[in-house]
Amino acid sequence: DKNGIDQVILRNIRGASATVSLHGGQVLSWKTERGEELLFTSSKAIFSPPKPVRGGIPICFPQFGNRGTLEQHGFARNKIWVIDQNPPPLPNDSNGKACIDLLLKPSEDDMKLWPHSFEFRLRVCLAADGRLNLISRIRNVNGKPFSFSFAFHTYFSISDISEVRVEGLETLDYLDNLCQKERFTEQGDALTFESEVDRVYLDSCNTVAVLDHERKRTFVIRKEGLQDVVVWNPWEKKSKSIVDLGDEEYKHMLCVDGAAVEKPITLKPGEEWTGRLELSVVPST
Ligand code: TA6
Repeated sequence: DKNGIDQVILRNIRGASATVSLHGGQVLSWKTERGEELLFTSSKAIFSPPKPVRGGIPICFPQFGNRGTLEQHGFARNKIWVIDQNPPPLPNDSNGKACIDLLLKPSEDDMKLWPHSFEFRLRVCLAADGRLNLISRIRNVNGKPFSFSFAFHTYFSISDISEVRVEGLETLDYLDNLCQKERFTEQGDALTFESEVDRVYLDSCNTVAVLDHERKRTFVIRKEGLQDVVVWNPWEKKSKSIVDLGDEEYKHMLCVDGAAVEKPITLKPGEEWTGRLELSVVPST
């Protein structure tokens, strides 16, 4: 554990691993069988609740961003989750994989903040071939209908932000957080980076690729139930205002998040939503 917070390490037969913290239900590490870390974590990360850890895959729920009444990105990433001993079955999601099931339910205090009775079950699985699967199931237990926005806020570790391309978002509309969330249309053939980017790409297709030229590898992001893709790099100036991020570290991170932002999800009593993310890394020229 770290600072007394339990962490669970998943390993597969080839020696790849993933570390999940009960603090926030946050994946903190995803390593190849050669022990190479694939997710970014800031050298200045703060590992003590309620502060979320800067890096890995924070869970943004029930609010993405700062539009709304809750704290930025909602409270789920700041809470201590519990291990779900008898999770409801999922169709063939876990066969041949090392999985952990976590559960978050609202406390009395949470209900004052956000008066909805939900159950949030998160399953994290590491497959035999090293792929990382995250499955979020959010259920409206029995309260009045509620709506939420959501993101798997994924910090990829990259060699050099100026040598990275993102493919799969061409021609999409996006909301630009740097211009009051105004709507634009992507013109480029692939996304490259030479300044701060903070966008929500809308109605994206279900596969996005992050090509790290220098390391000759591509992250492949596959998602279901998550219509949007958030792309964020703070660049130099913004980084200086982020206390738990090193001034130069923006060069070695890129957030590309499977998300549901523009059209929040509404659940009637008893309804359940499932959002799935599969991350894999493949060699690329
Ligand atoms: O990725 C979109 C974003 O909302 C950015 O505007 C930036 O604030 C980032 O999330 C990180 O948010 P955090 O609350 O983790 O510092």
